[in-house]
Amino acid sequence: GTIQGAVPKVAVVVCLLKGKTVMLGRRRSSLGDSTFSFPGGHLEFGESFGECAAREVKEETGLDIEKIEVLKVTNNIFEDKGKPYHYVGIYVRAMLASPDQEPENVEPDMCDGWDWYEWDNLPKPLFRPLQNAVDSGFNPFDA
Ligand code: 8DG
Ligand code: MG
Ligand code: MG
Repeated sequence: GTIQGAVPKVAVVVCLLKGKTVMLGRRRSSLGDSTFSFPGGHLEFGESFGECAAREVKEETGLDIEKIEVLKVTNNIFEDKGKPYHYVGIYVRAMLASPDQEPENVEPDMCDGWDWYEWDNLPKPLFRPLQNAVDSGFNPFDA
């Protein structure tokens, strides 16, 4: 239904691949606290998806990325602690601009730290919208 004044938000979510691994971090956030998610965040006015992906990854991990491709779009409508959320998720894939870079935990209030995981051995629990995408067959390695 419609809630007065509420609008859907657009979020860009970045699957950063290194070899057979992908980078996730454990959230420190009122939404999805202690669950693992990819770097990402809200699309700013006037940004391309690629610009948003590169900016969010830089802000959250210090890393520079390249080869950014859109993989999937999700429409996430859910409630958390009685509060309604509506996110359009733009899932992108990217590579490290220089393969020897390691992530830094630039926003320690928002994340416990970043690490690399194989797709068959993802950490648990995943952030709910990400778990939903995985359950629906999303896989950035064969997308
Ligand atoms: P910003 O203020 O830096 O723009 O945003 P943020 O604080 O970094 O936002 P976020 O929660 O990290 O990401 C925005 C939304 O994107 C999140 O609340 C829901 C949606 N989202 C998914 N899947 C994922 C995911 O795997 N990682 C992240 N970070 N966000 C995701 O649907
Ligand atoms: Mg974020
Ligand atoms: Mg952010």
